[in-house]
Amino acid sequence: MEIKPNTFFCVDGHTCGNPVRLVAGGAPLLAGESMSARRQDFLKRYDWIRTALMFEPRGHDMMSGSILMPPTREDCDIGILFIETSGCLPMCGHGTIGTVTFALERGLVQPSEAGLLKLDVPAGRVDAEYKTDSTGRIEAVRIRNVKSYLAVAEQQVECPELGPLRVDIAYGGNFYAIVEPQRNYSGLEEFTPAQILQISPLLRRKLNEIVEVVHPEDPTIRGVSHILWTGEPRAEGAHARNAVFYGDRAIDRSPCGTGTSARMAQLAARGQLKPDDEFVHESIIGSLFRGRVEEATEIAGLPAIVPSIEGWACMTGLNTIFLDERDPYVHGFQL
Ligand code: PYC
Repeated sequence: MEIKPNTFFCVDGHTCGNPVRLVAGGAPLLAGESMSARRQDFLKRYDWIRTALMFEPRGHDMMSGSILMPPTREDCDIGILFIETSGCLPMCGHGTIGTVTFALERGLVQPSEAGLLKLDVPAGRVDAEYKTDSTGRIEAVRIRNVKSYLAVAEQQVECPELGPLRVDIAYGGNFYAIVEPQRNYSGLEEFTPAQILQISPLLRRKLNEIVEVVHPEDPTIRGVSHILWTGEPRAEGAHARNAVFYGDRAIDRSPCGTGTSARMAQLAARGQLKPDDEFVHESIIGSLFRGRVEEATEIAGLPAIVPSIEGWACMTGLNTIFLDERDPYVHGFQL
């Protein structure tokens, strides 16, 4: 008989402002020969662990995390499952940067090569190069992400509240609808976070009703999950600012790693970025990710890029979380 997991040893922190709760111990072993298959197994059998650790009263609308596990591939050092308020993402950029930082600083992983951790995530293999300072702290992590591509160009959609919009849909580990300035959207500067939170779920629902996006190599990755609203940069050196909507009520506080990858794929498809070009993305709170196009490639015959993203993360504490079955909110709640 399996004993129901009820105690989780977590490292809490954030990547460029967005929370990362790394589950370092207490999670169950999952079935599946790939991380994508394990993601499905987790969703089927253990989604209550995600809701317990991500939702109130132990989490909040922006909460996002990961579970470390042995890799399914021989060419990787560690496996990562991403957990979030919205579900289990195939890939999460800020989550990876935080997970790598905390796992290395706490001695939870052993890289097979100095300065490089090879990660097995549901979306594929992701490599994380890290820099250490003289005290052993991780100063920065650059992730070489999965192949990213423009899936749909110039999709017309009737956006509740705003009217007709034209969006591109690009993949960078998740599918993003990218909204750029146009007649009914003058740019992020003109919108409050409350407006973004109100309009985004309506736009996402509408888009998923009229267009179906499916990853050509993994049909379990499907549907627009995130909306990336673009704006003019404010920080020195940034090329653009964004607000990325995810879950039901969250705006990413980091510049969003998979969103930045999707945006670079969109710009590369238009010929506005090429290999070795940098793209510095600013978040809603002013934090920065440094993106770079590592190579031009293809995916199922479509033009694609391999992007990389550099950012930093800080631990805020160690957190042993108990799930007490007598607690009426043991599996969390959402308003
Ligand atoms: O950094 O990829 C990311 C991400 C996804 C959702 C929130 N952040």
